[in-house]
This record gives sequence, structure tokens and C-alpha cells, in this order.
Amino acid sequence: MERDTELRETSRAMADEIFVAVQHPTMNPEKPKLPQPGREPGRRSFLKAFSAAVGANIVFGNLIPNGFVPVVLGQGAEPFSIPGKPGLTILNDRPLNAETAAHLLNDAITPASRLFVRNNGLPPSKVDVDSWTLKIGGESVVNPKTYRIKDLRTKFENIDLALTLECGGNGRAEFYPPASGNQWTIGAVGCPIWNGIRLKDVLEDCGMKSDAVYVAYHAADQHLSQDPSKDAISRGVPVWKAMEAESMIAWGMNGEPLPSHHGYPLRLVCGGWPGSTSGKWLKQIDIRNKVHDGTKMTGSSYRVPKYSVKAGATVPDEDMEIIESMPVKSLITHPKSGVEIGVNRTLNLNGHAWAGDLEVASLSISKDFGQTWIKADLKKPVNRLAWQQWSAAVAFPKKGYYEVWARAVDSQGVSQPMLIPGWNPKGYLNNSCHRIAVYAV
Ligand SMILES: Nc1nc2c(c(=O)[nH]1)N[C@H]1C(S)=C(S)[C@@H](COP(=O)(O)O)O[C@H]1N2
Ligand SMILES: [Mo]
Repeated sequence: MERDTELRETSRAMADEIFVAVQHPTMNPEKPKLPQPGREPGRRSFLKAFSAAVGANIVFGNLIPNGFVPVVLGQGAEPFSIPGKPGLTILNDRPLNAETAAHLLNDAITPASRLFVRNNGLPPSKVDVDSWTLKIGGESVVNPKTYRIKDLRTKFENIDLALTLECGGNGRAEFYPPASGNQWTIGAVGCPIWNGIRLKDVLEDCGMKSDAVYVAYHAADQHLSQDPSKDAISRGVPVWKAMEAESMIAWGMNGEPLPSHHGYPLRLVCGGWPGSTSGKWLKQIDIRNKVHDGTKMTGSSYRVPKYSVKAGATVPDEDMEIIESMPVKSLITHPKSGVEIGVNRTLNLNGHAWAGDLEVASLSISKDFGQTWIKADLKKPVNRLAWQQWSAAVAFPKKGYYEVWARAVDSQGVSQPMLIPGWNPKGYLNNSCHRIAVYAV
């Protein structure tokens, strides 16, 4: 059944207004005609407006938590295409940044064509794989060495691991006041199979002094200013994370050479940590005797306040701490939001869940705005730090609009929040639950 586009557009415009009124009651004082939270006519008129806007009766509408707007209203137009990445949504073209819609992330192993791209600078334009070298240095290396890719391939055990890569800023678009940076919604995440070697084996081959604390990277991409003395980005991880069996130096993705967007010919992959620790176009690794102080390690970059702060607060740099493991999170990758299903027919749902350094212990689904939950079937990861697949089946009792929500809990009992988590100046770590719209017809 085709829904009337015009109606949808009007609905969206209306929804935007409602959204502004609900989420930010003080932001739009010149629009008094909209219902205001906490004031008559109140809830009932919200529901009416929401039902009109979604184009159906919201069956569990009395259960919508205060401040929630039906998820279907926030959904924009179809993403447009970039070469080699059909369907990805471009957020910025210099530097190139593109994310993937949830329903395009349905594969257990993310194909290269569907992996988000996050560039801080300008990728190297000419790469010669045969002459490419990786240098290991830093204050705390015993024997500095330089390897060609051929040496790495032959000298160290080759491994293949599925590792979840998620940008620290994934979900940023939902923070209010908005944080500057790419307005990622939910698609800056993926889990390809990486082909390469253990970072640990290379570090051990060079030897680490006892004062080593951090392992940092330098890369071949250019700073946006094209000033050769500046790195586009140069981050790292503590020695303990670098020495884990899953921290990799990779030359391949899903059995193919790394695509140029993803760091050809060599990159780091630190699964479960902010994607920014997984340096692309890798040229140098430094074993540091202090916390690395490269580009985007300091200030507020990839850092969050040490304590919770009011939305919009100014936080002094010394009160910010480096993000390490990413929080528990999940996606509903099938069906696509907005799906129609017959009343009482079974709708099969599936998706992924991941939890930084931890495993996901359970995933639950709600179709009534969080009042009741059912446990989904959740698989073990194919290897440590790979996302996990879940599936569930639900039916809808009456005609109308529903939402399906998915909520994962990690192995330490920590759950995804329903609402957006603590505001932070750069808009990192939004792991609130993914919601899709379902119409029972
Ligand atoms: N050299 C280099 N490495 C980099 C980046 C970059 O801009 N330059 N971006 C980082 C960030 S912020 C993320 S989220 C991941 C994204 O990896 P992808 O583009 O392969 O998905 O790469 C990281 N490694
Ligand atoms: Mo990132």
C-alpha cells in the first residue's frame, strides 16, 4: 500500500514542530499554538496530533513516555549514492564522511560497500603497497624497526577476526543542544572481518621498555589545512589494550585488500573502542612512556566529562577523560522502519548488539513503548569483540501505528538507556535504544 507523499511531508513538517515543542519547550516561544508539555490541553492532544502525523491510530499511545516523539516522524528522505557505497548517506564531502541506514546493515559481516566512512583529513592520493613501510618507534621501544607489508605478512601469524568498529560520535545527531561535528544518526558502525596480524606480535618483536604506557599511531593522510607538519589525527590506546589478542594491524577486509576509504594499504583495528583508535593509512606506531598527546587526543576530542554535566555546560579540559570501551548498544536491521504488516501476522525481526570490550548478555524487544519486553534469541559473537546477532518474532493485535524498541544489556548488567544518555560537549556515546515504526494494517 502506497502512502500519500504529500500527507507524509505535511506530517513531517508538523512533526518537526511537535518535536521542537516536546523536546525543547523553551526554544520556540513564538509558536504558542503547539501543545506544550506539562500544560493543558496536555497529553490527549499530543496523542491526537501524533496519530494524525503518523497516519494511523497509535495503539499503545497511552503508554508513550513523556517527551518521546514517534520515531517514524524523524525519518528523512532516502539516502543518496556515492561510488562504491550505494545507499550510504553522505554527511560531509571534505573530509568524506558517510553513514549507513540501519536496514542496510543487516549482514552479520558488514560488506565493504556498507561500512561507514569517517575521515578527519585528506586520504593519501597515491599509495604504493610494495614500498609502503611501517615504522615502530617511540620513547619506550627497545629496538626500533621498519617493516614492509611483505615482511609483516610473512614474519607474523596471519589472523582473521570480525571486529566491531563504531565511531565515538555515532548517535551525535540526537544531542541537544547540538554538538558540532558530523551529525551521525545510527549508522557509523559495522563489523567486517579484518585480515592481518596481531599488533602484540609486532610490539613484542621490537620489545617494550618497562615504562611503556601507550601505543600511538601516525598515518599518511593529510591535515585539512594541508600543512605537512600537522597530523589529520594521531591517537592510540593504553598498552594493555594494544597487547590484547584481538588488537590488529590489518591489510585486508573480508578477504580483499583494504578499500582506499578504509585505510589502504594498512590500518589498526582496536575492536570495541572508539573508531578513532583504529588508525587508517598506518605509517608509524610509537610506544610511548606517557599517554599519547597527538592530534585529537587532547582537549575535548574523544573525551567526555568525568562527572555528569547539565546539557550545554562548558567543561574545563582537565575535567574531561579519554573514552575507552564503547557502551552497550544494538540495532534493528530488519525490517526497515515504517514496515507494514497484517494484524496478528508474525513479524520477524533481527539485528545486532555489541558492548565494547564486553559481551552482550541479553537483548529484549518491546512493542508497547517499553511497558512489556520479550527476550530475543541472541547468538554468541563469532569471536571476541564481534557484534552479536539477535532475532525475535512479534505480532500486533490491532490496526494502527506501533514502535518496536530493542534494548541490549551487557555482561555486567548494564543496559542501554531508553532516553538519550548524559549530554557531553562533543556529543559522544549516545547508546540509546534503536526504535523502528511498524504499521499494522
Ligand atoms: N589516519 C586516519 N585514521 C582514522 C581516521 C582518520 O581520519 N585518519 N578516522 C578515525 C575515525 S574517527 C573512525 S570512526 C574510523 C573510521 O573508520 P572507517 O572510515 O574505515 O569506517 O577511522 C579512524 N581512523
Ligand atoms: Mo570516529
